[in-house]
Amino acid sequence: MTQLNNQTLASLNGKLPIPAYRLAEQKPQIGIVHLGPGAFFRGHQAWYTEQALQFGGDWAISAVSMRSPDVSQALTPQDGLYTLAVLDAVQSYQVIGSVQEVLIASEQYSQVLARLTAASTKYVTLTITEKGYCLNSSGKLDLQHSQILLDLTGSSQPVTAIGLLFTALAARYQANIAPFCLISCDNLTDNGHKLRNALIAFAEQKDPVIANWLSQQLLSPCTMVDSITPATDDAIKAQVAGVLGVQDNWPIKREAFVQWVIEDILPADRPAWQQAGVIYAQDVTAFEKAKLRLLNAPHSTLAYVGCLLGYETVCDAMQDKVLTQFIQQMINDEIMPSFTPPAELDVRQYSNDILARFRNPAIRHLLAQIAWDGSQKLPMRILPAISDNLAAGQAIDKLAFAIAAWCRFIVKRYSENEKLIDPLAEQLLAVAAQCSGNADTDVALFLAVDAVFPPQLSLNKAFFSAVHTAYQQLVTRPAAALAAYAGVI
Ligand code: CS2
Repeated sequence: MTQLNNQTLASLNGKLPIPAYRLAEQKPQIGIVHLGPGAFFRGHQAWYTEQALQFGGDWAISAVSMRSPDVSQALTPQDGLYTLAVLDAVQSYQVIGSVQEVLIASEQYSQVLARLTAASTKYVTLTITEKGYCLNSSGKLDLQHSQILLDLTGSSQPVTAIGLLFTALAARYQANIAPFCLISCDNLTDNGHKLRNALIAFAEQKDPVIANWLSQQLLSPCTMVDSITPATDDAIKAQVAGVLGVQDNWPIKREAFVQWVIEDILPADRPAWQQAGVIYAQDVTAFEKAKLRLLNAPHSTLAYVGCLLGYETVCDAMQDKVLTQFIQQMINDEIMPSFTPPAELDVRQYSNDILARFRNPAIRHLLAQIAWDGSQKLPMRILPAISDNLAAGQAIDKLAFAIAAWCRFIVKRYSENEKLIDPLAEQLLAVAAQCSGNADTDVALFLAVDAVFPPQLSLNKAFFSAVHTAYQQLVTRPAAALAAYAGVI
């Protein structure tokens, strides 16, 4: 079967939407560098930019992976082209052409630096996952992080996104080129401000003149991003090959729902993202809290409780009436009261729509994938709701049940000798190795992981007690524990 690339693209015209600008004499030049070309980026920001490119502008994307060669190896033979399959009540397919190239920083450093320092590069967007920011439990740059320490020595090319961005911005300063605008697209609370502060903290260690310049000039809006975009599997590759009639090495699948809210501080010179559906807001905080707490918190809860109950996908877990009753009660009783939603948001409808999205039978979203990196995700999506409820004297039992389920998930991974995908995996598995099933000691061991649980939580008696009660019940009979918490028995 022939390959999807610039040569075979024209043959697809009429079969599905294709990036016609790729066939024109005058092609869009690169104006955006993206760090972290994973599935979510390719289903979300790259799609928004694809739609924006229909309105013109030099906004093609140079996608950069820090180390992994996989995406480059798959897409370079395809001239960056790939298929987006939208799998929902209605299925649709679109060839995405906004990614012009995929580089690997560890192997093509000079090319990556050239892209980042080019005056034509106006934006750097990021999906490097929570761990990529190298933050401590207070949300600030961890200056003791091993890779940050390595980049601060400057003895080799940067290994962190922060180190790479600093090096590029310092070169732009020396060349009297304005900084690019940073756009974090990760599920972090206050993502843009945390990224900006981390970069300035790094600069203060390296060169206070650059730090001062960045504090004056660097734009880094907060954002909220949303679209359920599971990892690509062989099934979707075969499905796309059948539709296109050409081979796509790495198509992307996602649901129909997609949303991008950006703090409205971007320069006027920007891609036509608004025409593509991006919402610009003065304050993204309420949108971000609504999404992290009403989508990501239930997602993680489904992942850990669902894995303990033996479910494989979100859709499978959503068939369990006791589990969905528990999730609904957790949302109603503990998550909704924990924050103030955007005035314009019908938060009940928003939450109901999210649960309907979870039930989408066309999307096979693995619970084990959502369970990755819990030490980085829970401090963004569940612990803040617990802290807010504790401060307000509100209930936390069901949220604490989710934390206890995460602990038991780690013990399960350890006892079954299964890989734990988490930047703190070694530390967490060492805790699991000491667990005996006695909640008194086990919960104390987990809450002592201070990179996850700040002192205001780990020393909070109400929090310890809530996690302890849930943990003890989960040790012996997870299903019965869930039923009890859902009020079924
Ligand atoms: C998921 C998110 O894997 C996970 O942690 O909760 O990737 C989720 O699918 C997206 O945030 C949805 O917008």
